[in-house]
Amino acid sequence: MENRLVFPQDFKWGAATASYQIEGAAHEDGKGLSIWDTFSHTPGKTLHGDTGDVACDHYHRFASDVKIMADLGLQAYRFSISWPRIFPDGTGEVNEAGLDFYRRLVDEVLEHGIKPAATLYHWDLPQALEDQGGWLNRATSSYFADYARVIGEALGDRLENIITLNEPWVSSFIGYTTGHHAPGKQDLGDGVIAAHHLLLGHGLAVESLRGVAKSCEVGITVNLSVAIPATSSELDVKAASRHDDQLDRWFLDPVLKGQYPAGLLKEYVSLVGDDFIHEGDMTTINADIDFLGINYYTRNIVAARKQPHEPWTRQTSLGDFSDVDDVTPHAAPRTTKEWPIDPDGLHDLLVWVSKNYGAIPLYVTENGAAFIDYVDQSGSVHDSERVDYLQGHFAAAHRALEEGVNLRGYFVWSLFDNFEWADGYSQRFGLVFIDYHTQERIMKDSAHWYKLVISENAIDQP
Ligand code: IFM
Repeated sequence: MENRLVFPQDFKWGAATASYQIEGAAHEDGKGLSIWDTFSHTPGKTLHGDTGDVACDHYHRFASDVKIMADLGLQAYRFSISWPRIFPDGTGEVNEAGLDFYRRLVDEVLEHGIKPAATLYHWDLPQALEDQGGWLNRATSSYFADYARVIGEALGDRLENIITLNEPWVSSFIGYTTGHHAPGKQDLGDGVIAAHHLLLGHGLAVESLRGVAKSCEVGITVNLSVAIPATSSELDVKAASRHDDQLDRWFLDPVLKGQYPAGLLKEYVSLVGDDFIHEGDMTTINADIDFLGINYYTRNIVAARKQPHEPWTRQTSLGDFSDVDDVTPHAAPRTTKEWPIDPDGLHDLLVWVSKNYGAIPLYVTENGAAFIDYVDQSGSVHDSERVDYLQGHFAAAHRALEEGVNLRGYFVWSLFDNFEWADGYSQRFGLVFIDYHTQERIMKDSAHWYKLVISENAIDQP
């Protein structure tokens, strides 16, 4: 049928979550503290002082949660592993009880015919490592590789995909430069150094995994968006390109080409020096990977700064350093995160990545939206905005596929409503509604719709 968009036969439909956002059980079975335990318990850091102490209580409810996944017809499930459950001190003794939780989870997922994809680092760094400098300490990259080896040995025979890092731009520049995320540091130079050590950790982890998890596909997930210049003026076009250097190329170029973008590197080096990059690092970071995970939510319209900027220092804010005066408001409707809804941005991004980085297999490892969801008197959650959002983005991905983009699958963010970091529980991204008082799970209309999409491997043209 002409108005049906059918996906490739082996296209993988999934949903994603992350450990700190859903597990709860913050102090159980020997788990150590993570930087998010510390940060969320620091007054003023999260909305209403919300923490992940209980979250969706998934740690205790994982078996019934996997039944929900199966009911949805998920073909793949992306979750993340809490590093401090495995290494309470970040390094040293392995906590077998922590590892057992993930063994049980992966077995349960497999028993229901779902392919498990594990992310090793979705922001919950062991606090013990933060106490030694966190990602500013080069040794953290090696500890990460040790942790990767342990996971590869324990689960490598059963995992389909291993994703080393989730969104290193966020862990570094939001954790170490804006300070909105744990560990809450505010220094532009620290963001640059943390980003390098994260990338180094990625490269070292790939090396570790290659030895022990031979049947897994190994990759990394980055959050990307290609900016639109506000006008076609040379200055605005340059500002948009600078935005893409900072957000996209700063991570894609080292991982896939073995080098940082030269212009931005020069600017960063003028702030922090160049001794954080050691000989051989770029080769390590450029390790061969099997796929690239892309998280996409929105894109910016960017205009060049009208006033000359102050000389940059390490205390310059990320916004000022971006050298854009104005991120022009989109006319598009927004989600409750205030993110404009722009499905074409996903199409353009997938095509841009393919064009600039070759035929590497791609997955959309996160895409989704937060809206105001509530349970009505009949016990249903009618989230038609989320259905529209997903349908628009699936159609954009389909268009990219038709144009030859090597997209292998799609993970909706998120399976459940969950702890949205500094925004606490105020943002509901789930296909499944969570009543945080009772821990009841309710499939939203979008979940029923997604189930149909998966079973038919097709959507209506929006
Ligand atoms: O909830 C987050 C997730 O942890 C990482 N990517 C973006 C999501 C929505 O903000």
